[in-house]
Amino acid sequence: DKAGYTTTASVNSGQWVATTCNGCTSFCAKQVYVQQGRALHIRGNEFSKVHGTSSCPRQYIALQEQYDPDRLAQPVLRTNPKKGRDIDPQFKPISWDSAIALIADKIMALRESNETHKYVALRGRYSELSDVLIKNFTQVIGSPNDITHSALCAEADKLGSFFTEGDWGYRQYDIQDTRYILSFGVDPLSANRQVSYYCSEWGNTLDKAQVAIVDPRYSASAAKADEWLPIEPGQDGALGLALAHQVLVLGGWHKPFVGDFNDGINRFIANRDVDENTFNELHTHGLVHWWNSVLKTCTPEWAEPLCGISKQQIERLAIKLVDAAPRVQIWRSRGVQMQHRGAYTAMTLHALNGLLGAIDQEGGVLKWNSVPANKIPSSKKYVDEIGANGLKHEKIDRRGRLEFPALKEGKSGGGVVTNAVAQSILEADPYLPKVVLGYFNNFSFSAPGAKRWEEALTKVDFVAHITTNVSEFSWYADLLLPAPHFMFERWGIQKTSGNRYSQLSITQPLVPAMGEIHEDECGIPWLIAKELASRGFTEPLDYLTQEFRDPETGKSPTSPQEIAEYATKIVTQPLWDPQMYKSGDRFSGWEEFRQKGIWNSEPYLFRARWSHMKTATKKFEFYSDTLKLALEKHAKKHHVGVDEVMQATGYTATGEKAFMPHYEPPFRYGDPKQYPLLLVDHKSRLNREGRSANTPWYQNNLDIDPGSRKNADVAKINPIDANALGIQDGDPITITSEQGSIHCTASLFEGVRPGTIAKAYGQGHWAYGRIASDKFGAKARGGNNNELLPPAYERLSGSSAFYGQIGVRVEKA
Ligand code: MGD
Ligand code: MGD
Ligand code: SF4
Repeated sequence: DKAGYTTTASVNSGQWVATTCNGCTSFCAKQVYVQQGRALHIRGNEFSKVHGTSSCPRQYIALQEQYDPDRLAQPVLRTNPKKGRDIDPQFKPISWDSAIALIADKIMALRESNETHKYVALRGRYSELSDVLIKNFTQVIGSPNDITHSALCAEADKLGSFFTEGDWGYRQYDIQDTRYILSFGVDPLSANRQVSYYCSEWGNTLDKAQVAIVDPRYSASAAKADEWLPIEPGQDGALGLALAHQVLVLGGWHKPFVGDFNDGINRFIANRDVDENTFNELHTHGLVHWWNSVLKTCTPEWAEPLCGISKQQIERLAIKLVDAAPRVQIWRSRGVQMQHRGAYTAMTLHALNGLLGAIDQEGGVLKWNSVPANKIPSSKKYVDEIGANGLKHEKIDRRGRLEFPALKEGKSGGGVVTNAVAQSILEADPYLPKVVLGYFNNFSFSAPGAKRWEEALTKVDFVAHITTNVSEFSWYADLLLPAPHFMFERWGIQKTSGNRYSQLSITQPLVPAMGEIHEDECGIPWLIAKELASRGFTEPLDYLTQEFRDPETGKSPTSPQEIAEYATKIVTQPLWDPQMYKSGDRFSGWEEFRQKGIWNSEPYLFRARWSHMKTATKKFEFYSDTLKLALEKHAKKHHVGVDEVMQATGYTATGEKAFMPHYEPPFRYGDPKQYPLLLVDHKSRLNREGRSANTPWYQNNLDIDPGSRKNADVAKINPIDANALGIQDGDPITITSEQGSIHCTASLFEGVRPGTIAKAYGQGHWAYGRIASDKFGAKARGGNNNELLPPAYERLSGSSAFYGQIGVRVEKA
C-alpha cells in the first residue's frame, strides 16, 4: 500500500496467523484466519498453555474494529483554531511528511527555548514496545513527562500485593485445585485478567469448589456462584477484617505458613490482647501486632451494620474459608481498591489470603511466573545537554508531592498519577505543557471528571493524537495520526498469566493496513527522529539506528516497519534464540517463534517464595515494614510525620495503623440528602476497554450483561428504589452527581442492592464514529459514567478512584 506497509501473511490462500488480542488486559494469544488479505476469523492460539484455543465473547468485535468504516485512514490537521465540544475541528487531510515536519517544528522550538520539559507524552493501552515512543524517545527529547494510563487502570491492586508480599503486579488464581473462591467484586467471566481461561475452566471449577461473589451488583459470575453477597459499596474492608478476625478466633489460620502459638493453644479471643512472645511466626510477619492493634475488635457484629452482610453470613463464610484453606482464593477487583481509601482494603483482602496460607499454594493465589525477555534498550546515553536540563524538571503529574505519594514499589513518586495531569494543565502547576502527544488513549472519555480533560486540552498549544478513530480526545487535537489496529496491522508484544503459566505473545501485521498507516510505537518515533536529524538534532535517530539493529543480521533499521520488527526481535530474543535459552518453550530461531507467536514459561514453582519475598522482612507482612519504610521516607522528604501524610492523602489512620491493614470509612461524595443513591460502575462483558462501542456487535449484544438491554445504555435500579422515585422499566432517566449529569434508560433489576444504581461503563460516546454516538461530534449515545465520577484519587498508589460511595440523584427525564 501507499505507506509501503507489508504483511507477513500470504494474500491469496487462507491461513491461520498468530497474533494477540488486546481487547482487555487478558492479552490472549490468538490465531487469525486470513484469506486474500482479509482477517475473517479468530481463535485462541493452540500453543498457549494459559488459555489454549478458548476465548471470550468479545474477541470477534476486534474484526469489526479493524474494518470499522469510521477509521482514520490518513493524517489530518485541525483547521479550526477554536476548540470545544460543540466546535467542529474541521480536520483536513495532510501528508505524512507534513505531519511529521509539524511535530519536528514543535520539538525544535522547545529545544530552542530550553523548554523540552513542556513536551508531554500520554500513553493509554500499549504493547511492551511502547517504551520506545513514550519513555525513551521522550527522554532523548529532554522531557521527564512519559505519562502512562496505569493509574486509571489498576495500580491500587498492585499496591495490595506489594505491601504484603513484595510484588508490584497482578495475581493469577489457581482454579484447578481450589476449594473455595471468595471474590470481592471480580467478575472473572466478564473482566479482570485471563477471562478466556476462566470462561473455559469455570464449569470444572464449579464442580469442585464453592464460589461466593461479593458485589453490590449481580454480575455474570454471581449468576453462576453458590452465594452472592450484595455488599454496601465501599465497605469491603469491614467484611475482610471481620473474616480475618473470625479466621483467627476459629483457629483457622494456615499453620505451616503463618506458624502457631508455642503451646498450640489459641489465644485469639475477641477484644483481648495476645502476648507476642507466645506466638511463633514462620513465613509471615506481624500477626499478633495486627491482631492487637486492629483485628481484635473487628468482630462480625462490628462489621454487620457497616457492610450490610449479616453476622451469621460472615461467620458461615469464615467457616467455609477455614475448611477449604489453603486451597482458597480471595480475589480483589478495581471495584474494591480503586477507591479514595482503597489501599487498606487492598491490603486487608490480600492479608486474608496470607492468613489462610493461600499464597503460592496449589489451589491458591499466585504471582505471575517471570518471563526472561529483554528490556527496550536504554536511551540514557543519547541525552544531550539541552535534554539533560529538560529532564531536571518536575513531572507534570505531581507524583511524589506530599499529597501524591504514588508509592510504586515503595518509592515516593515511583508511580504515575495520570488524572492529575488535567489539573496540572488547568492550573499551569508545575507548568503549562506546550506539546502533548496522546497515544492509544482517550482520557477525555476514560478518566473520572472526563470534562476536565476537554477543558485542559484547549489550553495546550499543540496536541497530537495517534488513534484509529476520531475519539473524544482527538476532538481537541490539532493533528491526528492514523494508527494501525493493534491486533492485525502491527508488531507488538504482550504478556499474561493463568493456569500456572505465564506467556508472552506477539502481534504482527497480518493484513494490509486500512489506509496510509505507519506502525506507532517504534515507527512514528523513527519518522520524527529522521526529520529531527535533518534539522541537526541527531540523537533520537542515533538512538534508534544504533540500538535497534536486527539481532539476526546486525542491520540497522531503514523504515518504520523494520524498526518495529527489530524491536520485537530484540525484546523477545532470549525466548527464541537457542544461544540465549533460559527457560520455558524452546525454539529453533526467530522464524519458528514468529509462526507460533507465543512462548510459555515453566509451570509455577509452588512455595518457592515463602520467606524469600521482596518485602523488608522477606516474609508475608501483616504488619508492613515495607509500607512503614516507604511512608517514612515520603514523610521525611516533606519534613513531616507519617500522620501528616495520612491526612494529606485523605486517610483517617494515625500512628502505627498506617502500616497495617485496618478499617477506613469510605469517603462519600455528595450529601446523602441531595444524592441519596450510590453509583456502582462496572465493565460490560463486551467492553474492549473504551474502544468497542462503534461496532454493531457491541451494541446489538449488550444484554449479555445481567440486567442490561440490547442497543441501549441502561442503569440498573432496584424496583424498591424505582417505585419510590416513580420510575418504570424503560423510562429515560437523568443521573446527577456533584460532578455532572448524564442521560440513559432505567432497567428495573433486582440484581442491584437497594440504595445503589449500577451502570456499565462504555457508552456515552459523543465522538468515535456513527454507531458509538447518536450523532457523531454532536450527541452522545447514552451517558459516560466518567462525567458523573469526581476526579478523586487513592493517593498512596496514585490511582484514580472510580468506586466507593459516589452519591447520585436519579430522576425521570
Ligand atoms: P481507551 O479508552 O481504550 O483507553 O482508557 P484509555 O487508556 O484512555 O482508549 C483508547 C483510544 O485509543 C481510543 O479511544 C482511540 O482513540 C484509540 N485507539 C483505539 N484502538 C487503537 C489502536 O489499535 N491503536 C492506537 N494507537 N489507538 C487506538 C482505558 C482505561 O479506562 C482503563 S485501562 C481502565 S481499567 C479504566 N476502566 C474504566 C471503568 O471500568 N469505568 C470507568 N468509568 N472508566 C474507566 N476508565 C479506565
Ligand atoms: P472491574 O471489572 O473494573 O475490575 O478488572 P477488575 O479489577 O476485576 O471491576 C469493577 C467491579 O467491582 C464490578 O464488578 C463492580 O460491580 C464491582 N464493584 C463496584 N463497587 C464495588 C464495591 O464497593 N464493592 C465490591 N465488592 N464490588 C464493587 C479490571 C481489568 O479488567 C482491567 S484493569 C482492564 S484494563 C481490563 N479491561 C476490560 C474491559 O474493558 N472489558 C472487559 N469485559 N474486561 C476487561 N478486563 C480487564
Ligand atoms: Fe482475551 Fe480480552 Fe481479547 Fe477476550 S477481549 S479474547 S479475554 S484479550
